[in-house]
Amino acid sequence: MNTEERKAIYNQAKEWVLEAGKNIRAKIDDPLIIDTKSNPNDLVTTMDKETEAYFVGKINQIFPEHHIIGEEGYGDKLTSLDGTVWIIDPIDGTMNFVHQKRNFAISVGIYHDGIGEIGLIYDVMEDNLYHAKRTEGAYKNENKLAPLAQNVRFDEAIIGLNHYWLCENRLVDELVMQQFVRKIRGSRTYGSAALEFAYVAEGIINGYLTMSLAPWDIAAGIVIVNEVGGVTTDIDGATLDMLEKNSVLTCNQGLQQEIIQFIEKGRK
Ligand code: 2AM
Ligand code: CA
Ligand code: CA
Ligand code: CA
Repeated sequence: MNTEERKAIYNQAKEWVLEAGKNIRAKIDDPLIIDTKSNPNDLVTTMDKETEAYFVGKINQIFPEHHIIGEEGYGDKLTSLDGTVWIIDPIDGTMNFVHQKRNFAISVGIYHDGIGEIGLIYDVMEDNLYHAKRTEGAYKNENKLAPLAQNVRFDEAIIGLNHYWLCENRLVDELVMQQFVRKIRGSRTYGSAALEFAYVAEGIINGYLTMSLAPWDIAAGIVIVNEVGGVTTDIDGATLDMLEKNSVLTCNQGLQQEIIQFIEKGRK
């Protein structure tokens, strides 16, 4: 994808993201119809579905040759990332959307032949747009984000993670993770994977570590973190498969080595 193509698609995507966010804000106090998916805490609302359907309708109209992966199933069933693929989470942080009416984001990553070209993460209620085009830097609204500090040590780091790491789990011995949270400076749990990526890129947390995320949770964030010199892999340091769920670690390169080595001790 060349610079001009990237810019044209980015401009269109940005317009739709802002429009979708405006619609959500306009309806934020309307009664919600809430359903559950895989378990009683896995929520979905008509707003998740309406927002995804909005993107799919627009993309099919303007870019009929592009493909779409979306959380709520309005997109295509893809078995490859060939061509241009929009990877969309219409509301990332649905539990926050339902309970808090804030701290959720629209996440749109656009990939071409498997390479992340464009990332947009829109904090809808704060009206903050984190965005990046490959090789052109990352921004929060109009402000260019600084390269990540590469010298932050483990014991000075604030890491985004959730409490499941400290419960018995299938990935890492919870006693090792208890040592982990004692060794880092602090932890944060924001409840939106996309926003956690945006905060890593902004440098207000130093990393984000999670057990299982789908492509739509991370597609935009990966592009944005890349543009500030961060890296994203699974918890063993391996490249992510953007058609599957993965464990995820995103942070600066030095910290990545320290964290992976630490986790290795408790890896199941
Ligand atoms: P969602 O709100 O789009 O469902 C919450 O910690 C984060 O994990 C959110 O980004 C949330 O995305 C995501 N999430 C929620 N349920 C999940 C599940 N069953 N599997 C993977 N990620 C999930
Ligand atoms: Ca969901
Ligand atoms: Ca999500
Ligand atoms: Ca979602």
